[in-house]
Amino acid sequence: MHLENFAKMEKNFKRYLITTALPYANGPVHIGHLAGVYVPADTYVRYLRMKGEDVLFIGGSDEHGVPVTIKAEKEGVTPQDIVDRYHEMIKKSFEDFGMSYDIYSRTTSKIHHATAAEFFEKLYKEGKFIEKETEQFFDPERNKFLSDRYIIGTCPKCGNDRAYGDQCEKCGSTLSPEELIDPHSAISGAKLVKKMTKHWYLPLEQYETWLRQWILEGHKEWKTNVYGQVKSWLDGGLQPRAVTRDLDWGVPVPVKGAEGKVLYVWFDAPIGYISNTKEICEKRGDNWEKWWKSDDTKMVHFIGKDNIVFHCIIFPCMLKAYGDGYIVPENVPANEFLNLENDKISTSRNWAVWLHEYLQEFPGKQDILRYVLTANAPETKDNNFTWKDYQDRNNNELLAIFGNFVNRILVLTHKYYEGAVPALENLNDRDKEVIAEMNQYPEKIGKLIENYKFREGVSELMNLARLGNRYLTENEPWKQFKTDPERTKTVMALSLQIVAKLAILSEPFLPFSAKKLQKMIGLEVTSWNQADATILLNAGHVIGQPELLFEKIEDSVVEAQIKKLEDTKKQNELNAWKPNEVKPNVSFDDFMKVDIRVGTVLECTKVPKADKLLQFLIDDGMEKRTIVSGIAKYYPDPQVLVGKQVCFIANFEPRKLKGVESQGMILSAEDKDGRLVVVTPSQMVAPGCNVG
Ligand code: B3M
Ligand code: ZN
Repeated sequence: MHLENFAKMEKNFKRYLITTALPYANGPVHIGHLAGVYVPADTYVRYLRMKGEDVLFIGGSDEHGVPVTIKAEKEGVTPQDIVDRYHEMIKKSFEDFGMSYDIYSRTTSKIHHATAAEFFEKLYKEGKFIEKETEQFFDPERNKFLSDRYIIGTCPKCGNDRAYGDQCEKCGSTLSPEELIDPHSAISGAKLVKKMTKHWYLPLEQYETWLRQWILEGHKEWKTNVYGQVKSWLDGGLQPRAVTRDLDWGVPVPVKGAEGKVLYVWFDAPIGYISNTKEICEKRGDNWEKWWKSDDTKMVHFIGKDNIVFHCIIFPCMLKAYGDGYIVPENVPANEFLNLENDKISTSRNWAVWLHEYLQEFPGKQDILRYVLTANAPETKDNNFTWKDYQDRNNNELLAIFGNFVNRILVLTHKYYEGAVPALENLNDRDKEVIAEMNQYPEKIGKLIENYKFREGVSELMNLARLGNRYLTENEPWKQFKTDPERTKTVMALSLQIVAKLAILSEPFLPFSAKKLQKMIGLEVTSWNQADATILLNAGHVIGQPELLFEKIEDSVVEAQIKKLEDTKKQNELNAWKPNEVKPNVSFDDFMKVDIRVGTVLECTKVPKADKLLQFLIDDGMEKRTIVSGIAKYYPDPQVLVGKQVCFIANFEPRKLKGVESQGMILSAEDKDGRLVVVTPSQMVAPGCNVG
């Protein structure tokens, strides 16, 4: 690492401004969001607060943009209805999940609209934008310009006829509306025309030298996925980026002649971090500018990898263009993506574990999810969440390593000493070694968190619990107590100090369990560094009654979740169903050759030793006939068909099926799930009459 950078990292910041990507308020939050952004950010913030740092933790909903208007149109409600619904829902689920925000606000707030408009206006007045008129796709029926998502056409790469103007969801290609074959409006279906429209562009290329210096030279310590993406954007050459849109939902462009235009959602959303800071500072009587405009503030953006360019290039260019002392982020620890059961998480396919549902179905189990998402965080590459892994990590790690260690010690302390902590004395060499080892953890874990290595951090936390378990196995106090009660005191005293250390160091990762444990052992935690001390529980201190920190997760619990996902998959397949293509035309004469008739079912039974076949006896108005049909699977009780009328082909060549001669063919409709249903006339008719 560059010395200069090292110096920078060591720089003493006076305060920390931590932001998390503002989720679109067009749907609930899922585990992908949590693993990528919210869990690491909250862990980091909790740690900083324990270190006694001055922290402001900012969150909020992103309520503008096409994702919101599309959802509104789909449901036939207003965009406001959508954002009201989902903002409340997301806010509540974050609260219940234990996100320790100072503020969780929204971009439809007054203060945000004013802040974003003022931001644009200043850049506009200072000539920081380029004004350009370009031809854009226009829906003549709705009389409006369409953004990429509203343009549908055929994908030039794979032929999917429902590709969007920005992306084909079938083959995954990134597209521009110009590339689509036969582009038309997703709203009206109309064929699109091109029309001139004026927009404002931020000339990103003017900031290239500065960006290179600031990030490529000045921040070599950034995560390689982030650094690499920035580098490839810069190497590819930056271009002016439009910051306004022809849309009717968003922050109106505060310029004369810009009626019907709003700020591009990616222009206004990051300004939301500023607006939300203002909002909370106003409430607290704090000065918002010290958070945004002083060099001794360390700003860190927690985001997912799809937001890197906006937070590392576009927003910083906006801040730079604005000037006035605005700082840029010190780091942007973006994560990769989390998959679910080996498939991409998708809101539209409902392929997700939704936070609000998890909280309902697993009350009080926030920490398990936090733990699993941290232990398996997609920090350097995409990762996978499976319910089996969730169960294993709970049962084999949280419960078997952490919970059981704590529980054993607390139970034995009550059993042997009525809950009073023995003195830590008469140490042998091994005790001294264990003490030295356990005392390394506060710094080790702390450094990992400071460097955004949360996975490793939480695994070190488990290693501390492992150390405790190992020490117990070596000493077996439950046996030793009878033979050498003096020695047992030392072992128990030392183990209790490990428990206390766990109670402190687990707090950023497992806030609920940590608090519970602290309370249980009567430990008042005031800071992270408190954990540096060897003695955290003094001799004679009486601990409270032990309660279980974690419980076993049974197979049936995760099986139910897997079943739920399987049902989703089935549902998606059904939703994707399309009728078969129509066969080539037949002539009237050809059709008339087929003799279709109605008959009444007199008998209907399963063909012995043929589990697929039903044998019908049909009153055909003539002799009666036997017909065999392969639909037994769909009629477990064939009796229900007796008395019904069915359509059958009367001149179908007779053939033998499992020894029974079938004199015709019963007509069935094949439903989209493959189920066969017998076709019946809508009213009773004379058996034997023709269908045609
Ligand atoms: N709403 C995109 C997203 O949810 C966006 C983040 C805004 S952060 C300023 O992926
Ligand atoms: Zn395609």
